Amino acid sequence: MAEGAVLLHGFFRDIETELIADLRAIVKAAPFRHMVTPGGHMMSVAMTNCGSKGWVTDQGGYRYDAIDPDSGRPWPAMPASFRDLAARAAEQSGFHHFAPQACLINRYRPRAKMSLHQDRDELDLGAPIVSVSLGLPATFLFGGLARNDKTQKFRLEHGDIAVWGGPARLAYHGIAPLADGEHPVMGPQRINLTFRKVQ
Ligand code: MD6
Ligand code: FE
Repeated sequence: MAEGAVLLHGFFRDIETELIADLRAIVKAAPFRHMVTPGGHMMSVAMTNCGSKGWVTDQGGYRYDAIDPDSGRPWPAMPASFRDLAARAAEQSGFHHFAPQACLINRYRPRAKMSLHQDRDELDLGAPIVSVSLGLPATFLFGGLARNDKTQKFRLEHGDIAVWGGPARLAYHGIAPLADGEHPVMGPQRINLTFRKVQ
């Protein structure tokens, strides 16, 4: 996609069944919820997390927290299927020994979107982010290091994994409003897993 940003197509086919079963178990323990931005807006994307840290936003700001604020309990553990997939995708892209603490899980229903943003709440910006797409296709908007830089568009489909780090790590990016549709495995939604090394 750019220097430091790689798109791997059809990467999780061999472990798809296990990945989706593990995802369902996480969502049962820590259901999707619509979080509120520091500016007071409810996000159209619903979120949950797994791993020893989870990304949360509320009126107080963005942060990583070991505790799910809805349940008061730790986030579900990161399953081996998730961890291994993320490490394999990173390795394939030239980032060795990727060991994320956090996996943010985003759910998009038709018309949900993610505005242009940078991922900069992590202390270790040397590690890449690994982003796995399931379900309905989406248009990924990928810009530069300034909010107003021109964006390129990439289609993200079920099975695709984006890995980005190095010079792309702080690039602005977002997701265009999701189109209507019904995915044969995932139904009328898109799920995105983003793995981050937080500390
Ligand atoms: C999404 N992804 O694909 C949102 N961030 O639903 C992201 O915001 C993202 O895909 C950093 C790196 C890769 C990503
Ligand atoms: Fe992001």
